[in-house]
Amino acid sequence: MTAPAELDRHFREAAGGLPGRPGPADADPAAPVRADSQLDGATLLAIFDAQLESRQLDFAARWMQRQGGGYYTISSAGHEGNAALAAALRPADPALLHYRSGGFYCARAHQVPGIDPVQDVLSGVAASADEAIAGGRHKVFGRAELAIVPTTSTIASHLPRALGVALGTGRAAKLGVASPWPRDAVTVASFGDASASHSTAVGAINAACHTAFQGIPVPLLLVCEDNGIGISVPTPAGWVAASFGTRPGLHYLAADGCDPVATYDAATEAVRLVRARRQPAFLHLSVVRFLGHAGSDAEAAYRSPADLASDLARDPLVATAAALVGAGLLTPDEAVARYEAVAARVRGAAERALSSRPLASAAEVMAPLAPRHPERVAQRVLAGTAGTAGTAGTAGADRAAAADGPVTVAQAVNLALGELLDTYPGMCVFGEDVGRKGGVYGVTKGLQRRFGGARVFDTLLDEQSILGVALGGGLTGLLPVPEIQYLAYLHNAADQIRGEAATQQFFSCGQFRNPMVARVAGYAYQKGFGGHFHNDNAVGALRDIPGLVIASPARPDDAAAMLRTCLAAAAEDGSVCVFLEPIALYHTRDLYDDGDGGWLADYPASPAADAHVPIGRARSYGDGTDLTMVTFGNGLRMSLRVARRLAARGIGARVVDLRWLAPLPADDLLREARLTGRVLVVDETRRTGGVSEGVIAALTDAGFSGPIRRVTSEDSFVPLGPAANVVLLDEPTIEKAAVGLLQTS
Ligand SMILES: Cc1ncc(C[n+]2csc(CCOP(=O)(O)OP(=O)(O)O)c2C)c(N)n1
Ligand SMILES: [Mg+2]
Repeated sequence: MTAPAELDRHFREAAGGLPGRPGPADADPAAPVRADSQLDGATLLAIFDAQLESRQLDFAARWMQRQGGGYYTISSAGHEGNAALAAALRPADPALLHYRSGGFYCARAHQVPGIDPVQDVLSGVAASADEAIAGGRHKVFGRAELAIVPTTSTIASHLPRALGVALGTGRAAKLGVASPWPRDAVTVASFGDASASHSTAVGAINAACHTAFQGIPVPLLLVCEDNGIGISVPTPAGWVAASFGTRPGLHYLAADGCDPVATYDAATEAVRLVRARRQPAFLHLSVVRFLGHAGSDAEAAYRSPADLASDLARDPLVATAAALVGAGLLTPDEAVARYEAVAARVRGAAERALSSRPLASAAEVMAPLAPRHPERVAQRVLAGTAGTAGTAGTAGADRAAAADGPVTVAQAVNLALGELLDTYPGMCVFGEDVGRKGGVYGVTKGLQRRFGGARVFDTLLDEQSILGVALGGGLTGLLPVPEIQYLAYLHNAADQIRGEAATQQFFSCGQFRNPMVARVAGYAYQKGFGGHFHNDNAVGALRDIPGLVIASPARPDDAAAMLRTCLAAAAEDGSVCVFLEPIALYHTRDLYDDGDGGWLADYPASPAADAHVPIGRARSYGDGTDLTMVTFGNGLRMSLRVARRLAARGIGARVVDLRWLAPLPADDLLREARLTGRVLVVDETRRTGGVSEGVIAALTDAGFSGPIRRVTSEDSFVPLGPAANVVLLDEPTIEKAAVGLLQTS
């Protein structure tokens, strides 16, 4: 592997030995550095300084690791040409960057007064609690003042979000919603050559092309920093150009990313195209990778010495020094002196960074994870809904119509969405089939007609992109309400919730937030439309995501009120909410007997006490003293029906609807459990990883000592047809368990 010392020596020798011009280097910095280029001398000097800083930061990170005070060694060495990309952009253009973006970061930081990129990066390496963006939670390139949104280590996972930012900038301006980015912003997203073949990248780039192909503005600049390898696996030569060179709707430009002049000119042209035409472009930069994949990488095991030597001959820092010397802006000695001055400054900063303050407690680590202000959320719900009464728009009229009679769950959600679209000017509802068709189950019917295609729209069939539009939209000031057609289809895009949405505030100390309410139709018991994929109940994949709010309404009135709460929490706290809608109950009208209308409810008018359901508060039914049935979703309807049969047998049951699967309503749960001393958990999801495990653990943790039993569905996928009934929890099983619980205790 090319060692830091070897790289250092090579630069000094190569730059110091450049063929100098006679006399002092006193060229006009305002003049182009080459006759055929737009790059002027002052900009090239700034690019050089950023590249030098980035290189020295890489050396410093390894030195800090050896001192026992550095925790991150993935370097930018060989990729420093991205400083020229930053120079071609505006500092307010939102950027979501590859992890080798030291050059970009330093260059942009120098465009904004008061920011020291050296300190930023080194305090990140040291995992310092005082670090500017993630507060020591990860080493990321990010900073709000620089419009750099931190990205995670999951390669390519930021590209759907980048598409969302690009789409969001124009939409926010159109809707008159305040946004941190200017309306003519170019969103830039960079990634490696191996990452370009990741399905997330391929999907996001395809979504950008698909959108642009329809003439919709997509001001997105995609930058592939191609060093020809992903850890140890070479990318086939020519693959990136062959894959992305001829995509419909995508401008493709290529340049030698080691040559600062070529990079700057190509980047300037790409930025011009994207900004002027509002069309996506793909800038393909050929770069090299020094210092291995990361500090621990034994590169010699998979790369030949000849390979490594040919990379060294392309060192972008030497190329920039040569361009400066060639243009008469520096002498070779001045280039080396500049390098040494930066090295000394960075080394001093690294020494200081070693005494950084680490995050010291779980509370400190978790503070920005998912802030919650329940009083402010409540105020917002009540003020928001009250404020819209009688306002312009049609929601008021629709609410009046709804007040004429009780509604189903589907109608309640539809009415609430309409009301909330009226309340929040930045709210957008989108997904597969939500627009013209109004949703597979009619839940979004009529909304596009009322609120227009800018706020209620169909997307392409790609859940990662749908969530990416939400992630980026939230960052741009919108209030996204994406729909995932079925719970089974959330799983193929789960990282966009887990790795991206839920971590945004955590890795940015709340400087960036992506509020969203992802509506997901889910659970089983569908009549006539069976099989696993339409009857998925795998909520475990969501319940373990830190900070995520999971709403699970079962009744029409709760559905409307809880949706209001989720939107308010998203707006107030930047909360990421998953709103699980029980498909089987969408159109259910009756509870006990045909025609009783027991599952209908009046649309909860506002302002009224029941207009809002605080996050983490359960709802209870009945006042039995023999046992407490704890349930949610379809389980609520089954439990209420069983409770009536139990009453006929002289057994008094209370039924508790959790309503929120995360955070669980632990206090309500304990209180209701203690009222009877016996608990039966009625969980329609799986036995393993389902909700019952969390409920029992919460009761045990709180010291509940009475008998607890649980009934669940099987640890199976749901089969097609009547066979579904043999794996799903049913009423006889619930009733038997309730009776058994009383007999054994
Ligand atoms: C989704 C995902 N899978 C695997 C990894 C582990 N990983 C980190 S970097 C990397 C290679 C990326 O190569 P490339 O995109 O070419 O970027 P480079 O490091 O060469 O700049 C891999 C496999 C990851 N971070 N994310
Ligand atoms: Mg690579």
